[in-house]
Amino acid sequence: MSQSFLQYAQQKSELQERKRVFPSQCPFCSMQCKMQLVEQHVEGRTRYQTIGTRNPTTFGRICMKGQHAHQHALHRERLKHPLIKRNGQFVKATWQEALDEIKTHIEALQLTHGHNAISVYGSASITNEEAYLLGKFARVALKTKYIDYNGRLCMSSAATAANQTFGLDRGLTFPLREIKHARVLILVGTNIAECQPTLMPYMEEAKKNGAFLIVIDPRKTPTAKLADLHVSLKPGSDAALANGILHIMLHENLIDEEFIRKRTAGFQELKQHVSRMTLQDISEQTSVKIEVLQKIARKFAQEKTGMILTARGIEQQIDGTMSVRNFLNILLLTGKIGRLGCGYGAITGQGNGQGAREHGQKADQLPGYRDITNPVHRKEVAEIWNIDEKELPGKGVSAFEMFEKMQEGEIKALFLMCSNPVQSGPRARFIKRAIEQLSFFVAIDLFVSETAALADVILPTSSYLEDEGTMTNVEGRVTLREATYPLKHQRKHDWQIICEIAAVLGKGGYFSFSSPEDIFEELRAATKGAKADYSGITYERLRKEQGILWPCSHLEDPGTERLFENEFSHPDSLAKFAVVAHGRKVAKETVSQEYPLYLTTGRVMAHYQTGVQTRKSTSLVARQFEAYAELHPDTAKMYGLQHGELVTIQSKRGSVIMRCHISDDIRKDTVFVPFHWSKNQSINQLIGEHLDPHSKMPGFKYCPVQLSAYMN
Ligand SMILES: Nc1nc2c(c(=O)[nH]1)N[C@H]1C(S)=C(S)[C@@H](COP(=O)(O)OP(=O)(O)OC[C@H]3O[C@@H](n4cnc5c(=O)[nH]c(N)nc54)[C@H](O)[C@@H]3O)O[C@H]1N2
Ligand SMILES: Nc1nc2c(c(=O)[nH]1)N[C@H]1C(S)=C(S)[C@@H](COP(=O)(O)OP(=O)(O)OC[C@H]3O[C@@H](n4cnc5c(=O)[nH]c(N)nc54)[C@H](O)[C@@H]3O)O[C@H]1N2
Ligand code: SF4
Ligand SMILES: [Mo]
Repeated sequence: MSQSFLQYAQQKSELQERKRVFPSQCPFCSMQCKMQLVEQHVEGRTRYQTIGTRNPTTFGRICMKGQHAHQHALHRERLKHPLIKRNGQFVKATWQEALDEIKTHIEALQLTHGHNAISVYGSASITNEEAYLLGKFARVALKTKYIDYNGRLCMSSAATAANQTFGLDRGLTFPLREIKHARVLILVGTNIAECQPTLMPYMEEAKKNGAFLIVIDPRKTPTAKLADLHVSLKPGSDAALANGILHIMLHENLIDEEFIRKRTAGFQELKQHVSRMTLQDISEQTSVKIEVLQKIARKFAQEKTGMILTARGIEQQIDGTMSVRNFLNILLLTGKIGRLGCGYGAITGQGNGQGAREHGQKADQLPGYRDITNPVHRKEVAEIWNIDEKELPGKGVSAFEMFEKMQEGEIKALFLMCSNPVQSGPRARFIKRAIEQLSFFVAIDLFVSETAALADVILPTSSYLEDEGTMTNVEGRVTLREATYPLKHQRKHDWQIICEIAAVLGKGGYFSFSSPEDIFEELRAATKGAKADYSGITYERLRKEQGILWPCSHLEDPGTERLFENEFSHPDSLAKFAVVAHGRKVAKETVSQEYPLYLTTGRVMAHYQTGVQTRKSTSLVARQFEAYAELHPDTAKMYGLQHGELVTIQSKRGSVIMRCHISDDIRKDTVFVPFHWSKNQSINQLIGEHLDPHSKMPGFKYCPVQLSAYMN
């Protein structure tokens, strides 16, 4: 007995000796759940487990994707060394060979075609330090105006709307813990239960306190199932729906006159515009009953507090910016912003969806939300970068428009960091053809993604387990991702790769950074005095204070939890009402006899984005292994389709084949397809190229299609 106890104790201590714990933050969504990878050697085998760690945003919660994230990071297909394409095949290369290849091609192209022949496409899944550095790399090392990033396909409509209405874009105007004080919550096109699962307890807490939850979505999602009122509107009709609510509020005088008078501009124009509409017409356009519109308007106006949260359902439309602005009109009309339990939230998507949109990856932007067309801003940044302001390039074009420039031959080369546009961009076949036309293409990725497969050089990078840096989460809270897992094989961090390429191009002096903290110190200086001011934030403070909400302008500044308490960020301090048209006035493509159904696209819980990462995880693939088309039973019947049968979905641009999921959670006139799968299940082959004129966002959530049973 005592001997076996001794053996047990000895074994236990051996086990503990062989147990290692690595801190990080989840590589997926904007909740940025803090976690630890526990590595244990048991009986000759290495076992891994991911567990949540406490933090002020998610309190140790993680979801199934976070729990299995290490499966892709430790996957055998992860790139181990640089690859160069020779005669159509990738061959293993050293860093020296890869960098020489880059130098030769880029310098030759610059010489013949000028600096703007080279382009950069970035990402909101990289750290703030890397996003900042990539913007600087484009402008200082490559001297090109052509840089944009995948956030253009993600947050750009919400960001543009917030900038136009409030004068500032921080996803949430309040800290998450204030959600519990809201008496009404309107969720528009946001499926939090599947897309930010660890945010859900905040909603549940608000409901427990008596909040009335309204979910506006053409599908009865797991989020909508929690709602007191689910509004199943026609896809693409959010602007009309908001006009209906505004109409009722104005007609019934459910407005906050004092707030409107003191803190807003443009009320009279809004009033006149909305009074010209009829509720009958709006009800037909949205397919939402007038009584439902009345219920929303009265409930939201009459309760003391209320919040409106939006995500990609309303935003990824070619009128996404104005649709969001119309919901912001509702907040302004009822005076529900800038105080406890009130405000607007654009639920951020990617891990660093907030931070990576602030520091210069956008075509028109410099760090801290500075404007590349503003002479004062240019001068301030040029000084920090130690270059002449005249050397800074001007404004480029948005993500999809860069592919058009590739197709036209103006852009000849591309540096792609952390994105898979061949699958994530609209009119995907066009994007693939545009990339194939490039003279030279470098992809920096963890894997040979569908897009990286087209590259001339692929550079292997580090993952969330190895790459330290700051990530700004859904709240606008800057967090420090401390990642200590050893960097193996020939992999390098994204920031190191940027610095090394800059060095071979003769610009190493501007990129002589030795650590992420070193880069962050420059980022602090570059954002000082700007809208997204990080200058008061340090790594030391982030460790001690567990994250800081920006703006934070000096070392004693605790950060800013609630925005717009006394003034908005426009020069006159006033928020701007917007006059928003809807329906036929904005549609570029409508349903017809030929294409009678609405296709809308989005996400499932188990997979992330283009699936390059989550399709490598056996546990997540076991949850969902292929794409599907969600159809209403009546629609399925009309097309003679049974659950599980294959269906062809066709738009003007092409067709895909997938299995039917029959469910009465979806409208009869709508088909839903997730975009996580590739090849002939890649739904973006069907999506059109029209863009929102303000944000340049594609219409991922609205595409007229036809169905037919698939015949072998
Ligand atoms: N599991 C998972 N989580 C993720 C991601 C992921 O890929 N997988 N990605 C992350 C990223 S980058 C993002 S941007 C977020 C996205 O998060 P969400 O925007 O919440 O996710 P989506 O599924 O794209 O779209 C949300 C909802 O919009 C609805 N919708 C479709 N058309 C319309 C419409 O016309 N009007 C309205 N009101 N609603 C409509 C859809 O039915 C869907 O339920 O999620 C983040 N979290
Ligand atoms: N139809 C349709 N299309 C959509 C959407 C939709 O709702 N419907 N949503 C849009 C939205 S919101 C978004 S955000 C985009 C996302 O679109 P993408 O950015 O194209 O999607 P990801 O799958 O996140 O691609 C990330 C790539 O970077 C790699 N990677 C991961 N981590 C790192 C890293 O740290 N460094 C580097 N260098 N590489 C890394 C991954 O392996 C992967 O190949 O898709 C958009 N497209
Ligand atoms: S996917 Fe989002 S909610 Fe899930 S663990 Fe990762 S960060 Fe948290
Ligand atoms: Mo996104």
